[in-house]
Amino acid sequence: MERDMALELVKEQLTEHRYQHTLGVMETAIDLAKRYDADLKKAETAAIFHDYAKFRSKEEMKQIIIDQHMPKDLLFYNTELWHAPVGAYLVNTEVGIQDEEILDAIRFHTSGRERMTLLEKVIFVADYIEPGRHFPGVEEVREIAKQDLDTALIYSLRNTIMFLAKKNQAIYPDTLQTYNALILNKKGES
Ligand code: DGI
Ligand code: FE
Ligand code: FE
Repeated sequence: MERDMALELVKEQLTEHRYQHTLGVMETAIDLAKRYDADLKKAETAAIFHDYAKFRSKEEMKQIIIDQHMPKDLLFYNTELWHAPVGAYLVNTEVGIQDEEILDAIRFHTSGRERMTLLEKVIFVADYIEPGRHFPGVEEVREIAKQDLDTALIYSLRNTIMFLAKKNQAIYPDTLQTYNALILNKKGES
């Protein structure tokens, strides 16, 4: 799909602030895709639509999770996780995107998963470091992302895990599994 058409479709779904975030993720994802040799067009499309479902009601998202037989454990964890798999579903059914790699990059952009694809990593890290993000530690991850994508992913995951733990919140098992798999993989290298 043409970039302008995609942006028009997503703009209707988002607040102005979230749309600006989306533009930041798009630019960052294209940069990372160039640096790490991922598919530029897929990175662009996945980035544009990654937060498509962000403003759907909890009721609608919950119903889709149940009806579409998505992992039930999602319902017991933070509702912030829901817009990612629900987004993949809606981008397919409402927008007509059929590319599974793009849909997976949207599906796993919040939780991560074990054995992430290059495109999934690009979108996950771009979402974390886009220029509109201003939380502690983000500048460090921006620098690392220029050197090593897996290390940037580890830092993003660690920051999120620590942020949730400090707020006394549960951490979704896939997030911990993603972190563990990357750490164990790094150990194997050294
Ligand atoms: O949608 P965005 O705000 O752009 O970013 P996102 O899709 O990565 O959502 C991140 C939010 O989700 C962040 O505030 C942390 C929250 N969250 C809640 N539970 C979990 C979680 N994030 C991860 N990775 N794992 C969780 O278990
Ligand atoms: Fe998101
Ligand atoms: Fe986002």
